Amino acid sequence: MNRITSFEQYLSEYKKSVENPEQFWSKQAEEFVWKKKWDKVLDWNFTEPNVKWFIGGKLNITENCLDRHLAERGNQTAIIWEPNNPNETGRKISYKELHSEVCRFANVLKNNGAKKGDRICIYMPMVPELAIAVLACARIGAIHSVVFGGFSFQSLADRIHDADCSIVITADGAFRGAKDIPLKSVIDEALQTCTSVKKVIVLKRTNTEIKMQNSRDVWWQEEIKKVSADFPAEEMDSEDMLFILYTSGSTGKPKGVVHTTAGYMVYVDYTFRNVFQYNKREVFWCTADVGWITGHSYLIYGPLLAGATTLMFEGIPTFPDAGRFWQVIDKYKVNIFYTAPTAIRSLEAVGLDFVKPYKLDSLRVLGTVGEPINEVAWNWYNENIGKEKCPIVDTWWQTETGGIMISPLAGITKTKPSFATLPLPGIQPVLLDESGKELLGNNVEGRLCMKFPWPGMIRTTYKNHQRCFDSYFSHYHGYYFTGDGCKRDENGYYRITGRVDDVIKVSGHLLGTAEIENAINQHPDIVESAVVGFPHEIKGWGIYAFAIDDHGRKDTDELKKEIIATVTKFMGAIAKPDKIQIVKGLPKTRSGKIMRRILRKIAEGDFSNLGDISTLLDPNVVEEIKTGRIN
Ligand code: 7RM
Repeated sequence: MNRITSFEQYLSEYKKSVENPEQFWSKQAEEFVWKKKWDKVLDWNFTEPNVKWFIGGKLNITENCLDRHLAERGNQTAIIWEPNNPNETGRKISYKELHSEVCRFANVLKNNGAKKGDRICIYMPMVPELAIAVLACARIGAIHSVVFGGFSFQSLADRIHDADCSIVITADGAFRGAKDIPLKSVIDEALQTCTSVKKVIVLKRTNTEIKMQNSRDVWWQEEIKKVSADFPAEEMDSEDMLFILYTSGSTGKPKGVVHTTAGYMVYVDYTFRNVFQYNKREVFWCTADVGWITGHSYLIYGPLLAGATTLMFEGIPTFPDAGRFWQVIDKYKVNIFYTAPTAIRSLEAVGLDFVKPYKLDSLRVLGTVGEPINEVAWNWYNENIGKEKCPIVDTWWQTETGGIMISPLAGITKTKPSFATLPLPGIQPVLLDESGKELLGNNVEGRLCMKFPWPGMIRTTYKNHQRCFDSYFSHYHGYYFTGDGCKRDENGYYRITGRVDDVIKVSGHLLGTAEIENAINQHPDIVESAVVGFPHEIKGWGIYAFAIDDHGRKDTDELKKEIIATVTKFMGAIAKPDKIQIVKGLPKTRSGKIMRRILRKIAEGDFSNLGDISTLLDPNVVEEIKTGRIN
């Protein structure tokens, strides 16, 4: 398949994509198998918003991920699976095998009552059956909603409830490093409040003892024996929902970001092949969990659409030791490696002894995603992992964008440490000042927005279109607002500076401060809390919680431990606060709004410029909080 091969070509493709977007994207879309071709390429406005691509087209994305490849590469490995424990045997699944596994599980879903349009929650470890479950949903036209296995029961229940899921696919447990996480018991707890769920399909993975509820729970391994490997793909409309993926917002519960079939397919395929410059037969490894958008787009859909070999790793970077990533790269001769800056910084911190035993000579391209990468980490990655021979692609994008938006093309765009560089063809970023005026020219800094639609973009937030408008299209009329601050340097290169709203990127995971506060407030002694981020050397951002203890408990160490346990229980270990300060009051305006700006400054340890605090209901609380700051 064609792709950009030179910087001159990038420039000319970019120009074409802006001058005639419909022609540009229909050319990309023609490469796929359609049951019926589209009638119209694009219909859009950013005021409702209403965005539709490839209108009237009929297709099934799994035919493009699987069936389409069978003739040419049926026996090629589609998925390499590396288990958590290096002594357990991994798996290599060919395109032919993956095709029949997906068809079989599609039959299992049908046998268990699933229909086109149903929402199915997937809460699983990083095993091949997770990819099979995702693709089987798409095959039957059900909408998958994958929930990261690190989220605990309240977060899980909120997501299942919001999407009205009728089926949950899970496993008895998950191996993660030395831990054994009891997924099924978390499901059981969540389902006490989710009445929409009629069936739970359980994969046996850890052999942990679990309770199976009669008539509701069935074993994957039993169900799969009853079915054939024949399942004709359901015909889907271009704009039929493919999946919902929940992402944290500044306020309230997480939002169900909706992606639809054709546009998402065209966009992830185009970005995968061009950004990584994927060559036939190369091994691609994205370390993200499928519970996040990066896993959806660049572990499953992007690579499979391109007929690539994609590596799925069940474990963590530090088990059994901090050389695991590098060992796996050598073991499977990985050519393209895509990970998060947090992982790079934590592996940098343990020293080169963990890198030295490995050759890493199969590597051709390195990538990063999820948060800004600092120059030191970029250079370490370049020198010690890429041996200064591998281009690094610093890819900026979001759950809502579906795929990579601003990034170098590997080996084509000249890189610059900590810059995501240039927009991909079809992407029209603008920087706005606070009043919403476009900042023209170079050497400017503002809020990153998009002024034109792209095929992979969010269509709505599930069952709540107003929230989609409010979150992304209401700040600046006629623009999609990303929530990020950004600089454009003298050469037009983009550098993302970070979030300007109340969400924090902790170890590359997007967490809403409101969701963490809700979890903290579950503790019986806490009446109110406020969470902000603070700069953290490894994680990028850490979590700082201010909490009001209603019961005047003396033993704050004990109380803090309990708060951490509460957050872990309700939301998950990923949201554990790094610092907790018990306070008597929070800085609030007369209208009762918490002034987070002040708390952020205090958390950072910067007491200068706290701004005008005279409008506070009780300015004295600021002194008390300053005095008790946790270092
Ligand atoms: C893919 C993903 C989105 C937020 C986004 C940014 C931050 C992502 C980069 C980055 C600087 C990058 N989706 N972000 N990539 N910041 N450089 N290369 O992470 O929905 O979970 O988060 O992540 O703040 O708005 S996400």
